[in-house]
Amino acid sequence: MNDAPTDASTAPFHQDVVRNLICRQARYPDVATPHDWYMALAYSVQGRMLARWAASTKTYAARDVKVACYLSAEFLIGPQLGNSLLNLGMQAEARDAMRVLGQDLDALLALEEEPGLGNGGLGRLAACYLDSLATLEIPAIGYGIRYEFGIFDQQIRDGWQVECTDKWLQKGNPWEIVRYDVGYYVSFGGHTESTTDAEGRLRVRWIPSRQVKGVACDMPMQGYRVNTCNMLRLWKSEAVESFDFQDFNAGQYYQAVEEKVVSETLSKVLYPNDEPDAGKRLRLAQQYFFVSCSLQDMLRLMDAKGTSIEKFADLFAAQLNDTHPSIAVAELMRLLIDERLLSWDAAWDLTQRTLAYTNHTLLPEALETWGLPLFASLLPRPLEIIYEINRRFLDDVRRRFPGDDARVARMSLIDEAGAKKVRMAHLASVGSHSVNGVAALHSDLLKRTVLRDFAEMYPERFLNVTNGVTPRRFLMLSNPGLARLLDATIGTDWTRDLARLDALAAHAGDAAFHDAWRAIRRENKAALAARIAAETGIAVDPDALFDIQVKRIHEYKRQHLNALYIIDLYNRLRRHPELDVAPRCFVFGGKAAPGYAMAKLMIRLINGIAEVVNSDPALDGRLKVVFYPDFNVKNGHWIYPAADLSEQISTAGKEASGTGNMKFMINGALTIGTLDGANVEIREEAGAENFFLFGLTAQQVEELKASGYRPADYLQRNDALRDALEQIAQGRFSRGDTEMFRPLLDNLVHHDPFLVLADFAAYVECQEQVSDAWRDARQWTRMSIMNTAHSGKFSSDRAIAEYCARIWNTRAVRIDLAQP
Ligand code: 26Q
Repeated sequence: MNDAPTDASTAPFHQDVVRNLICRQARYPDVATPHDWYMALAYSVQGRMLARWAASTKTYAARDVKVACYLSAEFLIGPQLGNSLLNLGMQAEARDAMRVLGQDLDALLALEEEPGLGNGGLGRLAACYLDSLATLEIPAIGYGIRYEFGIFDQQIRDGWQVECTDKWLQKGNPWEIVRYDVGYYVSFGGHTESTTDAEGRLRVRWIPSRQVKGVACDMPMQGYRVNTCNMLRLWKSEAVESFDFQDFNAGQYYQAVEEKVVSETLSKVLYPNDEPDAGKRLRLAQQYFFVSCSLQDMLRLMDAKGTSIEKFADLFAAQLNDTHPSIAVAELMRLLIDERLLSWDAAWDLTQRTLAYTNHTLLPEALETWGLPLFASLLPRPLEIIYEINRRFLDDVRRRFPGDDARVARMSLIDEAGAKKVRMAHLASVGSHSVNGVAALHSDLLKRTVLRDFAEMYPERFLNVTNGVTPRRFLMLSNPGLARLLDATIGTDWTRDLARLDALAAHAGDAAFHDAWRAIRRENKAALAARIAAETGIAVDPDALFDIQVKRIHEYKRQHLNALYIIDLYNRLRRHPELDVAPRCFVFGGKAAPGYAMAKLMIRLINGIAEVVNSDPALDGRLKVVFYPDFNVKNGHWIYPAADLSEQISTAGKEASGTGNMKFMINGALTIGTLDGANVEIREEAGAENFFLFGLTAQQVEELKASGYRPADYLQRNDALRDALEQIAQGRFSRGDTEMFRPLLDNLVHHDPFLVLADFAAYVECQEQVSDAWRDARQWTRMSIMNTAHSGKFSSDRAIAEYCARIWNTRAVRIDLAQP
């Protein structure tokens, strides 16, 4: 890709880097470390973005534009330097400049600590959407939390996951701009009082027991080859009191310091998902904190623009990324009624017209609820507002469905069965004008299961927007070899319109193109093999089939199904060494929630299998098993482009969409998968003949469960499965320890909630088809090309265009750099 010249008026770029090295990093070249050079380079790139950011903000302030606000507790943005250089079109310029300064750009890129401000799919989706919003020139703000400690770093010791605190800020963050002048107060605790004001209106005063200040920390989000630069605004919590020493006696002084510590704790750490006891007070406080700051910020921007409050919903659209920010329904009502003195009806109209909700899960245990006592003590005023929303809403339900008390109880914002709880998904659905799922199947199941009553009452609110991923980071940046081949073969239009990749199909039979395709894939695999060797000491053959499953470790994602297959394959090879099995390298990656014992045991099992398989001389290295530690965005750059086979094997009906499946497909991997989440659409696009399908459908899963699923039946019928489980029980993969995996085995044999045993035979059979297909290299390459060619739908540009047109009613605004 040729880099367009940029900022011709400025001095040579390398001079700018040296200036920043001295003036920002306070080092001179002779003594600068590589990290100093990284910081200096980052500041210089930041400068280029801020010029565009200024032009963008100025344009938004001056013109009649609508701004899309993406509210998310997580933004898993990944390393910024490489992506910013790509989007600014200055990769070559930066490489040359650093060479002049005696530095290697790739070495500097490798130094960047990624901000791990998310758990996985949901947080990464938010980041992809910011990239697409800026690239499509949509005025937008991402609002979230600036966690001091993001997702933990994962180490593997003795085969077990060990969590280490993430220290992404330890060496400073060159990308953020802390705006001490942009801050808001957020109240907690205390009580409310009702009064009547001079005009005779009922007014409620919230007298909190504590206030915290939120300070804006901004990161620029540069669009690809456009001038639009939007911002990601993350809130950091601070103590309100700047305490004055003279005013305190000793006791008060320490109390004040303690207050300060408590306030700063709010944005300290990201909560992992899948924690059994995630209903923590601090988590709810975090959610309210960032939502309140964000809504107050939107109101201030409206005031600054001189727009009147009645126009709020024309100025902003706010998307709730799952229920984590759904307290926005109550908080926007509170701000409009208590602080802006609007009537209930006017406030409700604005709230509903502004907010829209995206659901990311059907798993009942993952649907957020908060106990009433906790809610009442932390957020007394928002809770009063929720009660009033509920009272009016349930009146509507009764009017629509007279006498249907069961329905009223099902739909209530408060779950009254047992310990009372606020149901956040209900609050979000009632307070929004739009509710969407993240893949066609998921949106459909949403309407038929968890939000069925709501879909019946408000059918016009429900829609599907299938997820997407950014082709800039996940193809151009991480697979430059393939990107160059695409440019040379079909031109460069695909970078902004991924659907253009379909032109590749015409080359799917071309032998010379095959050679080029295979050479690039071979190089990517060799690069991953080198990382694997460096990280784990395991030698893998780049010519083996790379069979990869990377994602959070969870029973519903069924990494253990994959593991059982490996054991079976291993057993067959041991028994029949002459078997003609194509060499395979199985790679796993992903973090388990620290409190999710079963997931941690699954990691231990994979490593136990790796230990046995990798060291067995009888295999001649034909099978290798790798657990790649600390899977994150940065490691993903190496992993996705090197995969031949993408494992998407969740129990049908459980994975809302998946986005890793899309990253693999774009890079030319074939998928082995169930009809779950976006796999359904991936198969539709790729063509059934280019996808390895197996397993029960979502409907069959439900039927089997309803009819009384007995995992033991499947065991009885399948010798290979029984052997595999038996070996685990006998300590074959735990150095003789027969107790280690007992919880996992007991669970599979007696409960198997995710139907691993029921799908095992079909999975093995499908993997055999994979092996057969791999033998025919020409055919495999053809299928690989077809996957990339038909991956256009899975660009986040397509997804964002749908959000803009169908939910937000926002439009592109061209940014002119030469501002008056
Ligand atoms: C909730 C309460 C308390 C603490 C943590 C949480 C919490 C945090 C993160 C709950 C869930 C998450 C993340 C969920 C997630 O990543 N879901 C995934 O979203 C992707 C994007 O839509 C989908 O592709 C995946 O299918 C879905 O699993």
